[in-house]
Amino acid sequence: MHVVDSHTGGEPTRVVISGGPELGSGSFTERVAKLRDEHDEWRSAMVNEPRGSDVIVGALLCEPTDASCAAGVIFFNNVGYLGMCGHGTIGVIVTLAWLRRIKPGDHRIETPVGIVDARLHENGEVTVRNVPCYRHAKDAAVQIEDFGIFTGDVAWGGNWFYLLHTHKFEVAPRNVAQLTDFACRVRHQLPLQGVTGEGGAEIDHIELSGVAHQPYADSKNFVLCPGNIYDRSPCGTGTSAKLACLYSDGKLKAGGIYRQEGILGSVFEGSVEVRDGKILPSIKGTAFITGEAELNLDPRDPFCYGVPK
Ligand code: PYC
Repeated sequence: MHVVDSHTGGEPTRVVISGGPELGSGSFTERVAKLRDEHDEWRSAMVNEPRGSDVIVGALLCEPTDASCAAGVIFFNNVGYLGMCGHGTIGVIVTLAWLRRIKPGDHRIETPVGIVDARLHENGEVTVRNVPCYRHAKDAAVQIEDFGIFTGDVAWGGNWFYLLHTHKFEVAPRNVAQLTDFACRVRHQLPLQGVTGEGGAEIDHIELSGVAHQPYADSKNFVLCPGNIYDRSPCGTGTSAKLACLYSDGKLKAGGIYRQEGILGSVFEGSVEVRDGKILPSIKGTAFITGEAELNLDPRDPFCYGVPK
Protein backbone atom coordinates (compact mmCIF):
# COMPACT_ATOMS: atom_id res chain seq x y z
CA MET A 1 0.00 0.00 0.00
CA HIS A 2 1.26 3.44 -0.94
CA VAL A 3 0.27 5.89 1.81
CA VAL A 4 0.80 9.58 2.53
CA ASP A 5 0.60 10.75 6.13
CA SER A 6 -0.30 14.25 7.24
CA HIS A 7 -1.72 16.03 10.24
CA THR A 8 -4.37 18.70 10.44
CA GLY A 9 -4.16 20.76 13.61
CA GLY A 10 -2.36 17.85 15.29
CA GLU A 11 -4.82 15.13 14.17
CA PRO A 12 -3.21 12.60 11.79
CA THR A 13 -4.61 11.36 8.49
CA ARG A 14 -3.18 8.44 6.50
CA VAL A 15 -4.34 8.56 2.89
CA VAL A 16 -4.15 5.21 1.10
CA ILE A 17 -3.28 6.07 -2.48
CA SER A 18 -3.08 2.58 -3.94
CA GLY A 19 -2.98 -1.07 -3.00
CA GLY A 20 -6.29 -1.10 -1.11
CA PRO A 21 -8.95 -3.80 -1.50
CA GLU A 22 -11.09 -3.93 -4.62
CA LEU A 23 -14.49 -2.52 -3.64
CA GLY A 24 -16.16 -2.35 -7.05
CA SER A 25 -17.87 0.64 -8.62
CA GLY A 26 -21.15 0.66 -6.68
CA SER A 27 -22.41 3.40 -4.39
CA PHE A 28 -20.24 4.53 -1.51
CA THR A 29 -22.71 2.90 0.91
CA GLU A 30 -22.15 -0.42 -0.89
CA ARG A 31 -18.37 0.06 -0.92
CA VAL A 32 -18.26 0.82 2.82
CA ALA A 33 -20.39 -2.29 3.47
CA LYS A 34 -17.96 -4.39 1.38
CA LEU A 35 -14.94 -2.95 3.17
CA ARG A 36 -16.55 -3.58 6.57
CA ASP A 37 -17.86 -7.07 5.76
CA GLU A 38 -14.98 -8.47 3.72
CA HIS A 39 -11.85 -6.45 4.51
CA ASP A 40 -12.19 -5.11 8.02
CA GLU A 41 -8.82 -6.61 8.95
CA TRP A 42 -7.26 -4.48 6.23
CA ARG A 43 -8.73 -1.33 7.87
CA SER A 44 -7.16 -2.35 11.17
CA ALA A 45 -3.82 -3.10 9.47
CA MET A 46 -3.72 0.41 7.95
CA VAL A 47 -4.28 2.46 11.10
CA ASN A 48 -3.64 0.37 14.20
CA GLU A 49 -0.35 -0.61 15.83
CA PRO A 50 2.22 -1.73 14.83
CA ARG A 51 1.98 0.38 11.61
CA GLY A 52 -0.09 3.16 13.13
CA SER A 53 -1.75 4.18 16.37
CA ASP A 54 -5.28 4.56 17.75
CA VAL A 55 -5.26 8.22 16.79
CA ILE A 56 -4.75 7.85 13.03
CA VAL A 57 -7.73 8.35 10.72
CA GLY A 58 -7.41 6.44 7.46
CA ALA A 59 -8.69 7.74 4.13
CA LEU A 60 -8.99 5.25 1.30
CA LEU A 61 -8.97 7.00 -2.06
CA CYS A 62 -11.57 5.56 -4.47
CA GLU A 63 -12.87 6.31 -7.94
CA PRO A 64 -15.79 8.70 -7.45
CA THR A 65 -19.21 7.73 -8.87
CA ASP A 66 -19.75 11.42 -9.70
CA ALA A 67 -17.47 12.52 -12.52
CA SER A 68 -17.40 16.11 -11.19
CA CYS A 69 -15.38 14.92 -8.17
CA ALA A 70 -11.57 14.92 -8.01
CA ALA A 71 -11.67 11.84 -5.78
CA GLY A 72 -13.83 9.65 -3.63
CA VAL A 73 -12.80 8.76 -0.10
CA ILE A 74 -13.83 6.37 2.65
CA PHE A 75 -12.71 7.41 6.14
CA PHE A 76 -11.99 4.89 8.88
CA ASN A 77 -10.35 4.73 12.30
CA ASN A 78 -9.11 2.33 14.95
CA VAL A 79 -12.52 0.66 15.37
CA GLY A 80 -14.63 1.32 12.27
CA TYR A 81 -15.85 3.79 9.65
CA LEU A 82 -16.71 7.50 9.66
CA GLY A 83 -19.36 9.20 7.52
CA MET A 84 -17.31 12.31 6.86
CA CYS A 85 -14.14 13.67 8.36
CA GLY A 86 -13.31 17.37 8.25
CA HIS A 87 -9.68 17.26 9.33
CA GLY A 88 -9.29 14.20 7.08
CA THR A 89 -10.70 16.00 4.03
CA ILE A 90 -8.20 18.82 4.59
CA GLY A 91 -5.51 16.11 4.78
CA VAL A 92 -6.77 14.50 1.55
CA ILE A 93 -6.67 17.81 -0.35
CA VAL A 94 -3.16 18.65 0.86
CA THR A 95 -2.09 15.09 -0.02
CA LEU A 96 -3.52 15.34 -3.55
CA ALA A 97 -1.62 18.63 -3.97
CA TRP A 98 1.57 17.03 -2.61
CA LEU A 99 1.18 14.28 -5.25
CA ARG A 100 0.64 17.04 -7.87
CA ARG A 101 -2.79 15.64 -8.72
CA ILE A 102 -4.55 18.94 -7.97
CA LYS A 103 -3.67 22.64 -7.96
CA PRO A 104 -5.06 25.51 -5.90
CA GLY A 105 -8.74 25.99 -6.73
CA ASP A 106 -12.05 24.24 -6.14
CA HIS A 107 -12.33 20.46 -5.92
CA ARG A 108 -15.24 18.17 -5.08
CA ILE A 109 -14.74 15.08 -2.97
CA GLU A 110 -17.28 12.24 -2.75
CA THR A 111 -17.78 10.67 0.68
CA PRO A 112 -20.22 8.05 1.98
CA VAL A 113 -22.52 10.82 3.31
CA GLY A 114 -22.41 13.07 0.25
CA ILE A 115 -20.22 15.33 -1.82
CA VAL A 116 -18.20 18.04 -0.10
CA ASP A 117 -16.62 21.05 -1.78
CA ALA A 118 -13.03 21.86 -0.98
CA ARG A 119 -11.00 24.92 -1.92
CA LEU A 120 -7.22 24.69 -1.85
CA HIS A 121 -6.03 28.26 -1.30
CA GLU A 122 -2.78 29.56 -2.79
CA ASN A 123 -1.27 29.76 0.73
CA GLY A 124 -1.95 26.04 1.33
CA GLU A 125 -4.99 26.50 3.58
CA VAL A 126 -8.06 24.43 2.75
CA THR A 127 -11.72 25.33 3.13
CA VAL A 128 -14.15 22.42 3.21
CA ARG A 129 -17.84 23.06 2.68
CA ASN A 130 -19.53 20.16 4.37
CA VAL A 131 -22.70 18.25 3.55
CA PRO A 132 -25.92 19.84 4.92
CA CYS A 133 -25.80 19.79 8.73
CA TYR A 134 -28.62 20.20 11.24
CA ARG A 135 -29.72 19.96 14.83
CA HIS A 136 -31.87 16.91 15.38
CA ALA A 137 -32.76 17.49 19.07
CA LYS A 138 -32.36 20.46 21.41
CA ASP A 139 -31.77 20.14 25.16
CA ALA A 140 -31.76 16.34 25.25
CA ALA A 141 -31.11 15.22 28.85
CA VAL A 142 -28.82 12.46 30.04
CA GLN A 143 -28.10 11.34 33.60
CA ILE A 144 -24.55 10.30 34.46
CA GLU A 145 -23.95 8.45 37.71
CA ASP A 146 -21.78 10.42 40.19
CA PHE A 147 -22.10 13.55 38.03
CA GLY A 148 -25.79 14.42 37.67
CA ILE A 149 -28.12 15.38 34.84
CA PHE A 150 -26.82 17.15 31.74
CA THR A 151 -28.47 18.57 28.67
CA GLY A 152 -27.08 18.86 25.19
CA ASP A 153 -27.99 19.08 21.53
CA VAL A 154 -27.94 16.18 19.08
CA ALA A 155 -26.64 17.36 15.72
CA TRP A 156 -25.49 15.95 12.40
CA GLY A 157 -22.17 17.29 11.14
CA GLY A 158 -21.41 14.41 8.76
CA ASN A 159 -21.26 12.16 11.86
CA TRP A 160 -23.65 12.18 14.86
CA PHE A 161 -22.70 14.42 17.78
CA TYR A 162 -23.99 15.09 21.27
CA LEU A 163 -22.88 18.59 22.27
CA LEU A 164 -23.12 19.12 26.02
CA HIS A 165 -24.32 22.53 27.21
CA THR A 166 -22.38 22.36 30.49
CA HIS A 167 -19.89 20.19 32.35
CA LYS A 168 -17.47 20.70 35.20
CA PHE A 169 -14.12 20.30 33.45
CA GLU A 170 -11.68 22.84 32.14
CA VAL A 171 -11.05 21.99 28.48
CA ALA A 172 -7.26 21.74 28.67
CA PRO A 173 -4.69 19.10 27.59
CA ARG A 174 -3.85 18.25 31.22
CA ASN A 175 -7.47 17.10 31.70
CA VAL A 176 -7.77 14.76 28.72
CA ALA A 177 -7.95 11.63 30.91
CA GLN A 178 -10.92 12.99 32.91
CA LEU A 179 -12.54 14.47 29.80
CA THR A 180 -12.20 11.14 27.99
CA ASP A 181 -13.61 9.17 30.91
CA PHE A 182 -16.59 11.54 31.31
CA ALA A 183 -17.33 11.68 27.57
CA CYS A 184 -17.15 7.85 27.34
CA ARG A 185 -19.74 7.62 30.13
CA VAL A 186 -22.00 10.09 28.34
CA ARG A 187 -21.73 8.20 25.06
CA HIS A 188 -22.48 4.91 26.82
CA GLN A 189 -25.59 6.34 28.51
CA LEU A 190 -27.12 8.09 25.48
CA PRO A 191 -28.69 5.02 23.80
CA LEU A 192 -29.66 3.54 27.18
CA GLN A 193 -31.60 6.73 27.90
CA GLY A 194 -33.16 6.94 24.43
CA VAL A 195 -31.00 9.75 23.04
CA THR A 196 -30.12 8.98 19.42
CA GLY A 197 -29.61 10.59 16.05
CA GLU A 198 -32.31 10.56 13.39
CA GLY A 199 -34.01 7.20 12.90
CA GLY A 200 -32.35 5.83 16.06
CA ALA A 201 -28.83 6.33 14.68
CA GLU A 202 -26.05 5.81 17.21
CA ILE A 203 -24.36 8.99 18.46
CA ASP A 204 -20.67 8.14 18.36
CA HIS A 205 -19.05 11.55 18.92
CA ILE A 206 -19.31 13.63 22.12
CA GLU A 207 -18.35 17.30 22.18
CA LEU A 208 -17.60 19.40 25.26
CA SER A 209 -16.99 23.14 25.02
CA GLY A 210 -14.88 25.45 27.13
CA VAL A 211 -13.26 28.84 27.16
CA ALA A 212 -10.88 29.57 24.27
CA HIS A 213 -7.20 29.99 25.12
CA GLN A 214 -6.29 31.56 21.79
CA PRO A 215 -7.21 35.24 21.88
CA TYR A 216 -8.86 35.09 18.44
CA ALA A 217 -10.93 31.93 19.01
CA ASP A 218 -14.59 31.85 20.12
CA SER A 219 -14.44 28.62 22.13
CA LYS A 220 -12.30 25.56 22.74
CA ASN A 221 -13.58 22.02 22.38
CA PHE A 222 -12.84 18.45 23.33
CA VAL A 223 -14.27 15.83 20.99
CA LEU A 224 -14.40 12.15 21.83
CA CYS A 225 -14.37 9.99 18.69
CA PRO A 226 -15.49 6.38 18.30
CA GLY A 227 -12.69 4.16 19.56
CA ASN A 228 -12.38 6.29 22.74
CA ILE A 229 -9.79 8.58 21.22
CA TYR A 230 -10.06 12.35 21.37
CA ASP A 231 -9.64 14.48 18.27
CA ARG A 232 -6.38 16.42 18.43
CA SER A 233 -7.82 18.96 15.97
CA PRO A 234 -10.98 21.08 16.53
CA CYS A 235 -12.84 18.30 14.61
CA GLY A 236 -14.30 19.37 11.29
CA THR A 237 -17.57 17.47 11.60
CA GLY A 238 -17.86 18.47 15.27
CA THR A 239 -17.33 22.13 14.38
CA SER A 240 -19.94 21.73 11.60
CA ALA A 241 -22.47 20.25 14.06
CA LYS A 242 -21.82 23.15 16.43
CA LEU A 243 -22.15 25.74 13.67
CA ALA A 244 -25.53 24.25 12.72
CA CYS A 245 -26.69 24.58 16.36
CA LEU A 246 -25.36 28.14 16.68
CA TYR A 247 -27.14 29.13 13.47
CA SER A 248 -30.38 27.47 14.62
CA ASP A 249 -30.18 29.41 17.91
CA GLY A 250 -29.67 32.70 16.06
CA LYS A 251 -26.17 33.02 17.59
CA LEU A 252 -24.39 32.89 14.24
CA LYS A 253 -25.58 34.54 11.05
CA ALA A 254 -25.02 33.19 7.54
CA GLY A 255 -21.58 34.43 6.44
CA GLY A 256 -20.46 35.18 10.02
CA ILE A 257 -17.18 33.71 11.24
CA TYR A 258 -16.81 31.38 14.25
CA ARG A 259 -13.33 30.25 15.26
CA GLN A 260 -13.24 26.87 16.94
CA GLU A 261 -10.12 26.02 18.94
CA GLY A 262 -9.32 22.35 19.57
CA ILE A 263 -7.85 20.78 22.68
CA LEU A 264 -4.25 21.36 21.47
CA GLY A 265 -4.84 25.01 20.54
CA SER A 266 -5.17 24.60 16.77
CA VAL A 267 -8.09 26.51 15.24
CA PHE A 268 -10.60 25.94 12.43
CA GLU A 269 -12.31 28.99 11.01
CA GLY A 270 -15.99 28.16 10.57
CA SER A 271 -18.90 29.79 8.82
CA VAL A 272 -22.31 28.80 7.46
CA GLU A 273 -24.12 29.33 4.22
CA VAL A 274 -27.83 28.59 3.87
CA ARG A 275 -29.17 27.25 0.59
CA ASP A 276 -32.76 26.09 0.02
CA GLY A 277 -33.21 26.10 3.80
CA LYS A 278 -30.21 23.78 4.29
CA ILE A 279 -27.30 24.74 6.56
CA LEU A 280 -23.94 24.22 4.84
CA PRO A 281 -21.09 24.74 7.30
CA SER A 282 -17.54 25.41 6.10
CA ILE A 283 -14.32 24.93 8.00
CA LYS A 284 -10.91 26.29 7.06
CA GLY A 285 -7.65 24.76 8.29
CA THR A 286 -4.20 23.60 7.29
CA ALA A 287 -2.56 20.19 6.98
CA PHE A 288 1.12 19.30 6.79
CA ILE A 289 2.61 16.23 5.14
CA THR A 290 4.54 14.13 7.65
CA GLY A 291 5.58 11.17 5.51
CA GLU A 292 5.09 8.95 2.51
CA ALA A 293 5.57 5.20 2.68
CA GLU A 294 4.92 1.75 1.29
CA LEU A 295 3.21 -0.42 3.91
CA ASN A 296 3.84 -4.14 3.85
CA LEU A 297 1.43 -6.87 4.99
CA ASP A 298 3.18 -10.14 5.75
CA PRO A 299 0.62 -12.89 6.55
CA ARG A 300 3.27 -14.72 8.61
CA ASP A 301 3.33 -11.74 10.99
CA PRO A 302 1.06 -12.48 13.99
CA PHE A 303 0.30 -8.74 14.14
CA CYS A 304 -0.09 -8.32 10.39
CA TYR A 305 -3.64 -6.96 10.80
CA GLY A 306 -2.96 -4.85 13.86
CA VAL A 307 -2.90 -5.52 17.57
CA PRO A 308 -6.21 -6.95 18.82
CA LYS A 309 -8.74 -4.42 20.18
O1 PYC B 1 -12.38 16.30 11.70
O2 PYC B 1 -14.41 15.58 11.32
C1 PYC B 1 -13.30 15.45 11.81
C2 PYC B 1 -13.00 14.22 12.57
C3 PYC B 1 -13.85 13.20 12.87
C4 PYC B 1 -13.11 12.26 13.59
C5 PYC B 1 -11.83 12.73 13.70
N1 PYC B 1 -11.78 13.92 13.08
